[in-house]
Amino acid sequence: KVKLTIDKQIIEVDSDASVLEAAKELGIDIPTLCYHPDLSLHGACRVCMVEDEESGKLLASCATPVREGMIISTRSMKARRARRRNVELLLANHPNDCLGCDRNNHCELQEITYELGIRSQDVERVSGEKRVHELDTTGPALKRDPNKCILCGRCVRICEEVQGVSALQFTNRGFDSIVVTAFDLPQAEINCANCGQCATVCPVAAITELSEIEKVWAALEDNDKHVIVQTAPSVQATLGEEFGMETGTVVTGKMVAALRRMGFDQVFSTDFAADLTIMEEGNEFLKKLNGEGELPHITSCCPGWVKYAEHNFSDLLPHLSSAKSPMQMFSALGKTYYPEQAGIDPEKIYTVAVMPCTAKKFEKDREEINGSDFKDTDAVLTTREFARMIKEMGIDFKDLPDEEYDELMGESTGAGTIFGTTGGVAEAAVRTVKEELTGEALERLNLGFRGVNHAEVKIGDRLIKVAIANGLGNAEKLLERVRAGECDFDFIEVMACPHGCVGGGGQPRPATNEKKDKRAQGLASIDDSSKIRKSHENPQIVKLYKEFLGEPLGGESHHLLHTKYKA
Ligand code: HC1
Ligand code: SF4
Repeated sequence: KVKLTIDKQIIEVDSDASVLEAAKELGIDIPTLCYHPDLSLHGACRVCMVEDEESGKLLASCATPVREGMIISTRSMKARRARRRNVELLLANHPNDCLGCDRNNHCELQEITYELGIRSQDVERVSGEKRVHELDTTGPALKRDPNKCILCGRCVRICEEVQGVSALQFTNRGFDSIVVTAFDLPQAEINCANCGQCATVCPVAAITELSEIEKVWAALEDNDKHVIVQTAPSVQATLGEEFGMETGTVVTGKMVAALRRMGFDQVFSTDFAADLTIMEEGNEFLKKLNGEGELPHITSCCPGWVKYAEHNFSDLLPHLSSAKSPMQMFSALGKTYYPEQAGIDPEKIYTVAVMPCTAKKFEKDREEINGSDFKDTDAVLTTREFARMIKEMGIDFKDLPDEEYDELMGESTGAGTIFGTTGGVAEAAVRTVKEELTGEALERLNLGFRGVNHAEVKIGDRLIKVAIANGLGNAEKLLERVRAGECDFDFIEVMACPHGCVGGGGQPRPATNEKKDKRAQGLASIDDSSKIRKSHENPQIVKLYKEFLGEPLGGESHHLLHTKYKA
């Protein structure tokens, strides 16, 4: 332990803490930009300057370890001036077009600029030569604007350290420094998983989702279109953050109310389709347990993971579930089952998916993904885009009443809901498989929210070994072991984003591990209070099989709900 003084308060902290972390323990908030609590140190932006009162030296607090007897001022004029100067240098080379920017009001640079007392005249005074780079909108899910980049390196670090993809890197020096893709190729041509983790840590608008807001407005305006929407499990516990609500607050009812007010003709739930995925995937897993197909069974509902597997684990593709993701299952039914039941011409139907995910934008455009005679999913909105639309409509979200999803594809069970956090798909699948085989209910798997984990479940006289990995870097480590024959799991759930969908690339920013824990707890609370907690007991799923699909893995299900990934 080390004792030091910060802003005249004495504190004792671990000897490996930084001055920034020690100050945080005292409740002192030092502004930061390149720093991120879940990533390695970069120490480049120099926005977190503090003064060493003994030597009068300025120190970058994120990169300075605490020392016994240190006396630090975070508030001295010298420290504040240094921070201002460093932020002004960033602004000198920044477009500063805040009014029309995607991140207006949600931008860390904008917030710090204001907090440090920098005003228009200061920005004009320092304005210098600006870089001019082309935007990369080649997609399929993300847009990069290098002119907005402040070189904090968070995107480079998360892609390399957490995702293990290393699709981004720094190049050039000084004024010409820039973040580029590997070999400076267009976004569409690189090995990017489209997970959007880079976008969740970017403090400015240098990496954002490719917006589909205008497409959806146009569909809602078109009287010839019948627009139906599905909302992903995790959004229920994250959307509220965009409206200043406490992290993890469950806002399902208000979200449904908002979608109705926006003009959607029917408001449905992806959780319903998650129950359907369990019916199909659970039965597929059962078959594999009986010797038909290769174990381990690996989930495929996460499109970031599927893309990553295609690049890095093509030898394991035969192990991936052929069941489509809940989003795609929903959309296939949205253009077949729904119009049949509602007596509507399927050609008029437009399907929108509200997702926590940027890779879902990519998934909907995959060649082999459509099951109906149309494009199954027409548009994907991230949680952030959805919140922007609610605001644009002038809807006072917090004051909305709670409303229920529409009939037919709106009912879900606790099992469908927990798809939105890591471990949820595995738990939901085992709940159903265990009951089908033994008639006994499952106790919790308790796989937790972090990184990699595994559990064993006794089903009859068989011991089933389940493993989960979230974050592509963790998935890589686990699957390398599977590939090397070092472990014998039966069921492996992989989610590309840390914590699963609650940590998705389209979720509210900023997102730290601490916040994601709270979101996950919010989602778990829905499961805990659900009357029905097993997918096969969802009455709308029972009706769907009875009236339309026949049986799980049957002909119609196979045609609409399954796909194949090729190496
Ligand atoms: Fe997910 Fe899924 S849980 S992938 O994490 O299987 O995006 O929330 O909608 O499709 O249901 C995301 C979330 C989501 C699908 C489901
Ligand atoms: Fe890396 Fe994911 Fe960003 Fe692609 S989307 S560059 S894989 S962090």
